[in-house]
Formats: sequence, structure tokens, C-alpha cells
Amino acid sequence: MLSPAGEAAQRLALLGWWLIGIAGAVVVIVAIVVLIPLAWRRQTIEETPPTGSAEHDEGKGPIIVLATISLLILVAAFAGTVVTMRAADAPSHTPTLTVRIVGHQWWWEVHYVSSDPSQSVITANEIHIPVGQPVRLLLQSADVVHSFWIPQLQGKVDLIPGQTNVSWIEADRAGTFGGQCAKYCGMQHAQMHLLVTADPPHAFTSWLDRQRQPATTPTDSLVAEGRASFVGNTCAFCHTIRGTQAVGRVGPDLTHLATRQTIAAGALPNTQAALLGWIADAPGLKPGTPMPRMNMDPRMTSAIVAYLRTLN
Ligand code: HEC
Ligand SMILES: [Cu+2]
Repeated sequence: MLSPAGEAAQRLALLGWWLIGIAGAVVVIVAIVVLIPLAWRRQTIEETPPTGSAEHDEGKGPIIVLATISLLILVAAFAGTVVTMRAADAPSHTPTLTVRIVGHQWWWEVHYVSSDPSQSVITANEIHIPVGQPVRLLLQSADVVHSFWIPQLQGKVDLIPGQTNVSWIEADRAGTFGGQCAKYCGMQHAQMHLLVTADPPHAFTSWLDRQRQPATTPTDSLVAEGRASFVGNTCAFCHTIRGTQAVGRVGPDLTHLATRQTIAAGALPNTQAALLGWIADAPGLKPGTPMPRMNMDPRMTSAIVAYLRTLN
């Protein structure tokens, strides 16, 4: 949050620093105001025994001054917050790209919306955006309330069932920015990460073109066996691989799984070993996940993993 990489995050960080500065100054000033008279009083009490008269009026002047200063500080902080919220609310120029994000327990479904349905892309947990261009986000939930938060790019926005919240992000430099669900959404809330990768515009376009393609058809026999096992197994009820008969929508779209850095919303790296472990025992690695434990023979699992690793 303190190392912003976009316009909205910069404003939020600036506000954050101001609030920290004001709060810090208040702590120091209050400490001085409290401690100095205490020290001074102790001395005078020791010297002259208390008489108990005219004590009541003594404190009123300073109290009024302090109350006025406190009020001014609160009004200034409130005004700064309102101004920042309004400024961070909408980008300075209109976004051309819209991404729809659906929160699930415990992963993120990502749609690149296009007026031509054949050009639409569905992926999961890893969002690519072009550098220097604002991207409009439509935020929805398939189950409970989640919260979308990429600290380096934008403030938190909730994903609420039955409602579409609108936000936007923009990255002013290339790079990968981590995010995390920011509202407790059940057992695996902590394992609900996401990544936003800002690519130079031409790299973004080629990434999107790649994602639009259906999955490649295997030539290798082990891979072909893996594909047949995937499509013929329960996997196909929950996962889509475009270009095959697998059209399930319960879990992430796997059409270009091999282009992702992580699996299971950042819980594991996207490696052969992690895929083998995940497919054998997903609930063991992410307790509570709807993906069941599979009782497949190891050869079939290896063939499926070999296939999944070709999905780039
Ligand atoms: C009952 C539905 C269901 C079935 C059956 C199922 N999965 Fe899943 N799968 C899921 C869900 C839900 C997730 C998301 C888990 C998460 O990240 O929390 C997932 C995640 C995955 C992932 C990680 C994807 C990513 O991008 O993070 C892979 C790979 C995967 N499943 C492969 C398989 C394979 C192979 C099979 C068949 C052997 C299978 N799944 C069967 C529901 C299912
Ligand atoms: Cu959560």
C-alpha cells in the first residue's frame, strides 16, 4: 500500500501518510501537554500544600482550545478522505477494457468481456492488464461476500452476492502486483490470493489473443491419454477446457492453465509436483475446497498432469 504503482493507489498512499503524520503529531503534542504540567505540578505541590480554592475555572480555557484544535483536525482528515475517495473513484480517462471478476470460495473467476462472445476469455486468479491504461472492473460474487484488494493499485471493493460493484485499476509501470481477498469469507480466506500483471500494451494484446484460442490438441500419446482421462472423468463436470467436451463451471477454467504462475488461488506454485499433489488430494491441501479427493491410479493422474502442463 505504501509503494503505490497506480494513480488511485498513489492518492490513497498520500492520504495514508497525511493521516499517519497528523495522528503522530497529535500523540506527541498530547504527550507534551500532559507531561509538562504534571512535572511542573508535582514540583509546586511539593513546595506549597494545596488550598483547594479557584481550582474549577483554571482548566476551561485550555480545554476549549484543545477541543477546537481536535475538531479542526478531524474535519481536515474527513475532508481529505472525502476528496481522496472521490478522486480514486473514477479514472481520469475512460477505460476501454472491462474485466468481470466473480469471487468464489476460494478463488477468483476472471472474464475479459467482449461484445463478440467468441472473443470473450475466462481465466482464474491471474489478471493481465496493459500498462498505463485504466481497466474497468465489474465485481460480483457467486457465494458469500469477498473483497477485492490489490494494495499497490487500488483500495478495497467488496464483491456482494446479487450485486455488481464497479471499480477500476491502472498500473503506471510493468510488473506483477499481489492481491488478496480482504474480507473473511470462510475457511480458506487466507488462501485466496490473486495476481495482477501489467504488461506493455503489445505483450498484453498477445497474451489476450493467446487466451482466446481453444486448447491445443495433443500429439504425444501420454498427453492424449491425459486428455481422454480428464474429459472422461468427473473433472469435466467442474472444469472447462475450451476445445474439448469439458464444459463444467464449478471450478476454474483450465484452457490455458500452463500460462498461470500459481494454482488454487496462489496456494501452490504451478509445477508438476504441485499439480500431482493437488489432483490427488485437493481437500488435504486446501481444506473445505469443493474439489474432491480423487481415487485415481497414479498413472492416470500423471497422464492428466502431463496434459494440463501442455495447456499454454
Ligand atoms: C466438484 C467439482 C470439481 C471436480 C470434480 C474437480 N475439480 Fe478441480 N477444482 C475445483 C474447484 C472449485 C477448484 C478451485 C479450488 C481453489 O482454488 O480453491 C479447482 C481447482 C483445480 C485446479 C487448479 C486451477 C487453478 O487455476 O487454480 C486444477 C489444476 C484442477 N482443479 C484439476 C482438476 C482435475 C484434473 C480434476 C479431475 C481429476 C478436477 N479438478 C476435478 C472443482 C472441481
Ligand atoms: Cu475472503
